[in-house]
Amino acid sequence: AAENGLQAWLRYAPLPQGHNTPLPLSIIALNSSTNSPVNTAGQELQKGIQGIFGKQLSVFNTGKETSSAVVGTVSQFQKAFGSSPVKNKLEEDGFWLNVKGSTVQILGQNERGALYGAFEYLSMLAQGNFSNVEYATNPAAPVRWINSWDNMDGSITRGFGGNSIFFADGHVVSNLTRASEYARLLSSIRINAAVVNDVNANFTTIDPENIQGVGRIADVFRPYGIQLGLSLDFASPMELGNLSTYDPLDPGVIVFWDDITKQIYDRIPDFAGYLVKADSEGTPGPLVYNRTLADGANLFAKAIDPFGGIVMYRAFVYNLLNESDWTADRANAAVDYFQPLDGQFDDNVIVQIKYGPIDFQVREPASPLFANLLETNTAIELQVAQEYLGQQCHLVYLPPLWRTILDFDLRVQNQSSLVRNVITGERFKRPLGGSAAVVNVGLNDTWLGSHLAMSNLYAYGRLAWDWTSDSEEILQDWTRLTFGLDQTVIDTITQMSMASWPAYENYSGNLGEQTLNDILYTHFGPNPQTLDNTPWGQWTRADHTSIGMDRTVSNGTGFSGQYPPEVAAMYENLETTPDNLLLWFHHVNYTQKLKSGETVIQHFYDAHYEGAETAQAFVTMWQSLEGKIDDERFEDVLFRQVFQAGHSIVWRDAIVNFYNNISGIPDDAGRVGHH
Ligand code: GCW
Repeated sequence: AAENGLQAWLRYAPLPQGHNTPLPLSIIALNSSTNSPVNTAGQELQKGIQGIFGKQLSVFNTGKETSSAVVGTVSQFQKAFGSSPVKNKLEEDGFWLNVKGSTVQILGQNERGALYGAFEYLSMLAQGNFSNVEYATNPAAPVRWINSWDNMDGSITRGFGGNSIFFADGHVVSNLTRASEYARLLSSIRINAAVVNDVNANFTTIDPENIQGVGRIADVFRPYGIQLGLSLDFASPMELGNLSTYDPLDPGVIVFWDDITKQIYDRIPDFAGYLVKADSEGTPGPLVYNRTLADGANLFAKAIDPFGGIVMYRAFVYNLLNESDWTADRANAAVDYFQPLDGQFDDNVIVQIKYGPIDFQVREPASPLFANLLETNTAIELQVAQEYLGQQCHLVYLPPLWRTILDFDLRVQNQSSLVRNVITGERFKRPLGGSAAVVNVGLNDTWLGSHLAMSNLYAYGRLAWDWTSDSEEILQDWTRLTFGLDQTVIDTITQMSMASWPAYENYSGNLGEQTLNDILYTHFGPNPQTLDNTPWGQWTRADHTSIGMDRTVSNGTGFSGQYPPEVAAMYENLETTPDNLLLWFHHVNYTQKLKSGETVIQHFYDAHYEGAETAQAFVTMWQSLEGKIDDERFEDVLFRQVFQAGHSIVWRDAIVNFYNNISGIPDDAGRVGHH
C-alpha cells in the first residue's frame, strides 16, 4: 500500500478500459550497459507499458524500427539506422519525441535526454493521451539541481518527512534502494544533479571513507542521469587536513582542495560540483581571513575546473543586526556583499540566490541581486521544503509564488529583465545558470511527509525545464499521474491547490509583512512577537500605532535603491507599491488606507478570517473525494487537511488578537477582542 506514496507520479496505474491505442510491439534501447540512462529508459518503457496496458514488451538493443519504440541518443540512432530524423536543434539534455502510432522515436542529445523523452512518452500514455506528436524540447538552463539538507547523523535540517535516505550515524547507509528510487523520480522531472548533504556542511563528508560512501550514492544515481554534488565545509583544511589555516589564498589550502577534488573525481568521474555556504550563520568562510567571497568561490572553481565541475556559491550571507538602528537591514546584505564582486567570479562559478532578499517567506519581492550581477552566472534557490510555509502539514502549492518572482521584470538598464531570463543566462549572455531547490525528502513513504506536497517537487522539475509552464496545467498532469483520471478528483485538487498559497498568506502574514511564525527556532506556527527584538533582522517594527519596515532611500534602509531605477521608483513610493508588499517597503499607521480602500488593520482581520475559512473548506472538498481515491491516501490527506483547518484557526486568532492588543483598534465586523 505504501507503493502509491513511493511511486508518487510514476505509478503507471492501469488505465480504465476502452483504450485501444496502437502500441509499439517491442522496445529498442540503443545502449544496454547497466549504468546507461538509455538502458534505464528501455527498462522504464517496459515497466510503464506493462503497468498501464498490461502488455509485456521485450527490450532489444537492435532491430527493425517500424512498430518499435526506439530510444537512444541521436548519434546512437544514426549508427543503428543511418540518418537522424531530428529536425530541430537539440541542446544538452534536450530530446526529440516522435510518436506515429506504434512507431516511436525517442532521441536525446545525450543519454540523459533520451531517458527524459522516455518518461515524457510514458507520462502521455499514463494520462490517456495517445496522440501522434513530433517535437523537440530543450531545457531553459543547464543547472537544474536539488539541494538536500541531510546531515551525516541521518537527521535532516528542516526535514518534515523522516530521516535521511542517504546517511546514518556519520556514514552513508548500506541500503541505497530509496536513493535509487529518488533518482528515478528526479530524472522523470529532468533534474540533472542532486547535492546530498546539508549546506551547513561537516568536514567528515569528504573523509576518505565517506568519499567512497557518497561514491555509492553516485553509482545508484548514474543510471538515471543524476549527477552527485556535495556541500563543503570551508574549514575542512584545518579540521580534516590538519593545516593551521583555511585561508583560500594559502598554498597549502589550495593543495588540500586540489587533492580532495582529485579523490572525489577518482571515485566519481561524473561528479557535478560543489555547493558552498560560507560566512553565513556561523559557517566559516573567506571573510575570516579578510579575503573576498570571490576568493572563496574561485578557490573551489580552480580546483574543480580541470574536471569540468562547477561551484554553486550561495549568496545567503548576512550579519546579525541591531534593531535600534532604523537603517539596519538584513535585506540589503546580498547586494552589499556581492555586487562589488561582479566580474570577479570564475566562469564555472554560479552565485545561487534565494528568491527573496530574506528567507523563503510567504511573500517577498524578487531579490535585487538578480539585477546587480551582470558579469556573473546566477541561479535561483527555491524551497520545496515548506520551512516557513506550513512544513508539509499545510497544503501550499508553491508554483504561483515562484512565478511571481520568476516573471518579475527588474528593468535592468530600462530593458525587459525577467528574473527567469537572468538565471537562464539569456539576459546577460552568461554561459551558465539555472536553479536549485531545497528538497528535504526522507524515509517516510510519502517522501516529503505528505502526498499532496509532492506536487511542488513535480512542478519544480517542470518549471526548471520551462519557466513559462502554466502552474495549473502542471498540477493537473501531476494529479492525473498521482491519483488517476477522474475529472472530479482533478478539479477538486486543482481548486484546493490553487487556493492554497493565497489562503496561507492570508492567515500567516499579510501585505509583505513576512510569515509571522516563530522565528527563533521552529519556523512553524504563529509567533509574531518573536520577529522583533532579535538580531535576525526579520523585523516588523510593529508598535502601538504603526507597522512595517521602512526600506525607502529617502527615510529608511535604502533597500529599494538596490533595484534598477524604474523598479526602485515604484517601491520607493507608497502610492505605487503594490498592497501585497506595502509593509515590506513602508512603515505606516495601522489606519493607512490600502488601494482597496480598507485600512491595514482591517485588512489583517479580514484576511485572517478569509484565509482560515478557505483552509476549512479544504476538508469538505477533500471529503467529497471519498471512494474516488484509495482509502490509505484518502485518510492520510484528510488527516492533514483537518490539521490545517484547525491550525489555520490557531493562526487566525493568534495574529488578529496580537494586532488587536497592540493597536487597540477594534475589528469593524466585531469578531476580534473584547466586545
Ligand atoms: O532558512 C534558514 C534555515 C536554516 C538554513 C538556512 C540556509 C540550512 O532556517 O536551517 O540552514 O536558512 O538556507 O542556509
